[in-house]
Amino acid sequence: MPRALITGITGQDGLYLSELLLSKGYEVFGLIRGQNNPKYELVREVVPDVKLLTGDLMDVSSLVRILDAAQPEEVYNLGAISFVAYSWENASVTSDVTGKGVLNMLEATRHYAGEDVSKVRFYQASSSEMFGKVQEVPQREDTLLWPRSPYGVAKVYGHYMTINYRESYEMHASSGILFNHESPRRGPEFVTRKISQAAARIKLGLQDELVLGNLDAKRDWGFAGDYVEAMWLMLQQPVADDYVISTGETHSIEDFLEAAFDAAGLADWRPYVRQDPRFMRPAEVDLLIGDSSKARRVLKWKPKVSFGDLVNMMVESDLREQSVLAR
Ligand code: NDP
Ligand code: GDR
Repeated sequence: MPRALITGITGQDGLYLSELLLSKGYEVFGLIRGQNNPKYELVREVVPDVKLLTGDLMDVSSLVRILDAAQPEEVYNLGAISFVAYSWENASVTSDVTGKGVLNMLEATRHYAGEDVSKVRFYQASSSEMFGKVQEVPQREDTLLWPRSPYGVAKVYGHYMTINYRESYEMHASSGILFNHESPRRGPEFVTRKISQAAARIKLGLQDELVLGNLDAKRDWGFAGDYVEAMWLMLQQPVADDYVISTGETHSIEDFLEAAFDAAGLADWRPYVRQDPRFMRPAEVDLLIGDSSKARRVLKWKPKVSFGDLVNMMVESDLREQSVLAR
């Protein structure tokens, strides 16, 4: 039975990746943070077979202890402070967790492997947010990185540190440059889920306004369930490498609003949406569209869920959830 360790187990991707690995017969270990994590019950409910071990990416000794207990062949480093807007107000802790946390995990993994670097393979959750200010479209593995947020800067650090460990120690360490991926499990602070939840609540008469920031930004949105398959595929390759994972389609926030309100059976989003500078960012990433041809060629990966199906899936799930809550 292969063994995998996932950091970020309570997050959107941690849950989908756990389901995928369990379905493939893995023994899955998850790092959970804090003495009383509020998402503990969620993990227990969704993936009861995952074995939870307490630790923190900022605490190397906890990572060493967890690796020793789990004895994994694969490590997926998904843990991070992942909300871009939050990273300006909390730049230092974002750097510590999202940036330095990668070094901590790499270093703990290197020590765990000891003389035999082939003992373990490492996945780093890098991000299209690293591309930042538009240099070229579509963005590829070798596009110049120009991050526009403390989060983006921290991810660049983690990305290059992963490459550095691969080159310095011959570790099988791969970095997945994933573009935005969403699902009904997406945190409500992110724009897609904020919109799908609001569209459902407005439809059910539970809310009458949705306050947003910049509606012009464009994102390449895919389905999280498809994207965790790419993570696994990267670690099955004979040689570690970096891969862009994206759909190759881009849509604005307005496009998402249009599709979500339509899915909720509402004629027009405009009467309900108000823009507020509170949700504008000090620096914006205007346009993301990824070229995932390398992943399609080498990993034989491609996304299965379309933009329209993704929006429908999220709105339908929120309609169900909000109807139950309203009872
Ligand atoms: P989430 O925000 O849903 O999950 C983040 C996870 O990180 C949570 O489990 C959280 O645990 C954990 N975490 C936070 N701080 C620490 C810490 N100090 N030590 C250990 N764990 C910690 O993110 P996603 O699932 O959406 O994303 C997974 C990864 O992929 C992240 O690294 C993200 O930056 C990256 N990424 C995501 C993309 C997306 O579109 N979703 C795109 C590209 C990259 P807790 O419950 O304790 O807070
Ligand atoms: P992003 O996702 O920053 O791309 O990072 P988010 O959904 O937060 O923002 C997308 C775009 O929507 C605009 N926007 C708003 N965003 C939020 N959250 N709330 C609003 O009210 C709002 N109004 C407009 C934003 O300005 C932005 O342009 C996500 C995270 O998952 C990262 O961890 C990951 O690395 C990247 O995707 C790829």
